[in-house]
Amino acid sequence: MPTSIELKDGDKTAFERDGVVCLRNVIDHDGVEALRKTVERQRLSLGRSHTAYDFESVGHQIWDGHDSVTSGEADRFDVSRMKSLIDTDMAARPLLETGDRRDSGQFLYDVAAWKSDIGVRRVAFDSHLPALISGLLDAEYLCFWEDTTFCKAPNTKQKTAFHQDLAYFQIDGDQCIIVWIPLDVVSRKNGAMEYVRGSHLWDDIYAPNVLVSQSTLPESPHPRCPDMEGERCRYDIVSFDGEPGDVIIHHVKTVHGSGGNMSSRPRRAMSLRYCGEKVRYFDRPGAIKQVNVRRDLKDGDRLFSLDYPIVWPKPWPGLALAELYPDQAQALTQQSAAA
Ligand SMILES: O=C(O)CCC(=O)C(=O)O
Repeated sequence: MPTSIELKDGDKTAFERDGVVCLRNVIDHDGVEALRKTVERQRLSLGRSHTAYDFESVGHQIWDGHDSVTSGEADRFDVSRMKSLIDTDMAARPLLETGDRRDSGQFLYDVAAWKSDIGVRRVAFDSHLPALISGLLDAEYLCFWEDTTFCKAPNTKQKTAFHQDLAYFQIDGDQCIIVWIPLDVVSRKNGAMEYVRGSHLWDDIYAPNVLVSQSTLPESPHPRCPDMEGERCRYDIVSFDGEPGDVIIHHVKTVHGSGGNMSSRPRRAMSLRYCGEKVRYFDRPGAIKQVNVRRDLKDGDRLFSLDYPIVWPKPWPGLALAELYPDQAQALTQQSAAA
């Protein structure tokens, strides 16, 4: 892996035109291995963790008409409310691949590993990513927002409902980018991401949906995302086959989703989110509350907080930022329990 990687001719043009670009061979072997370890740790914590969900199981419980829905100790989303939102939404329909549901996989979702995992911090802060992203965004500086894990085991039927990320985040401004890092070989068969080309240029901001369905959170003032899945031929949908080490980068307004994993191999991925200097903090109604954050910012503030490390530019090349951030998750959990 070279010591630095530059954007190639056409990468920025493609990103600005399409709202998505695939860059090859950006994360080195150690980085991919570190993220694989992280997602395995998250998988093993399912049921006991406050942040890890199996959306395959949540989806099945909802679509199969269970009286109540459980997700172990996870409490970031209210899954009972998710069920009632879907039950009362006349337009809701299962977003599932066909096949025998008894033979189901697993759709692991988790967040904010960077706070307790130096391997994630090394990739997010000290890989080639910050420099590449600052180039795509023309950013004077970059803050790291959060990591999110999305892993679909073989035979996972649950699709990821098409959505736009902006209204999920407590931010105002769209100088924000999402880096989706496949940790396995990906193709459409095992759930490669799909992006609606050019949708980042549309005027609308869309309300967050509940991921397993297009049903939206009523607190959001924004309209529902159009039904891409139901009307695929109306949209210019693109996907990229990828290898571990490649990254697919989308603009925060680009509408995207993915199919289930209908293959016999895993589809693990981690998504890293970054904001440029034009973004301001905004406690947006309907945005999903972040976990283990200090909430020390008010609307209109720059993202100057230990929760949003500045990862670009570095005071000097080669500085290992990951080492400078102590593990914070435990301290923050104790702090919020005491509050
Ligand atoms: O991996 C998926 O299915 C969803 C990923 C996603 O929505 C994201 O990275 O923002």
